[in-house]
Amino acid sequence: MTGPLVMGILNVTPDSFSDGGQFAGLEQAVARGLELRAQGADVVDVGGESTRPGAGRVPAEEELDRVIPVISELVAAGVTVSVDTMNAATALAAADAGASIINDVSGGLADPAMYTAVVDTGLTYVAMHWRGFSTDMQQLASYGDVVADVRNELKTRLAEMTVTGIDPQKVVLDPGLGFAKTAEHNWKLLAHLDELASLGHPLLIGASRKSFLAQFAADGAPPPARDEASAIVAALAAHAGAWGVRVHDVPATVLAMDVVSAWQNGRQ
Ligand code: PMM
Repeated sequence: MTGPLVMGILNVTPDSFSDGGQFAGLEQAVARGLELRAQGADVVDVGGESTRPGAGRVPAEEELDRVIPVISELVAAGVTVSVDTMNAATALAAADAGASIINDVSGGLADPAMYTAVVDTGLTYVAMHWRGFSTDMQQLASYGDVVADVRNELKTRLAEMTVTGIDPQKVVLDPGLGFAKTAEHNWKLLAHLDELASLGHPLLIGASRKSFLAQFAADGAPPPARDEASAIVAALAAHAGAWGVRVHDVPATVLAMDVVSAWQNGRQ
């Protein structure tokens, strides 16, 4: 794989903030996953629980029913799949269905069995910075120095992963833009990715369509109007050394990654 990895988002949910309900049925979800791959996504990230601010929890059984059939079909079609879940049981079932990456927005905090599941599967583990469930996460957006605090909290997670036996080589970190973070926090984190990278792990950045990018779209425009700004942020994150970007608009992001590669090739 050359250049930063493009992770295409496939939310198999009735209520995600930007694409909720569009891909909730098995056939539609699989078709969308195949489309994301055809557009150039390196990985398709399949999630069955919305994490938009204020969202309630989805019972684990329902999450499993939503994501496992989609993962099985995409894997059978040769697509590299990650599973976006906070539940160890879903991570294990997704691994059995052929997923390659466990993407846990809670960084292991939501389910005490997650780290053991990661060890058992041997898969790559994306651990995102997280402070609490979506129902009340915006009340947790209080930091002394957001970059230092997020770095320290991720460091604590890493220590616990090591104790559980997770291979550090398989851990990717994510600052968790928008999760218990204001727009100002998100921009600070983006501008200081090097400080997070100094923890020694690849970084995944998920800025796509998030509300801090609404300022670059027309007033009241729906989330897809944030795709241009999302692609620009993806390019800047890639240029700053991110390992991967998690996005809705894959074609625009692939173009952005190509521009970054051309820029970086100019150095050689
Ligand atoms: N954001 C969302 C969901 N999953 N996973 C990672 N690793 N990083 C993120 O920033 C992230 C995520 C919420 O966005 P969505 O509802 O558009 O999927």
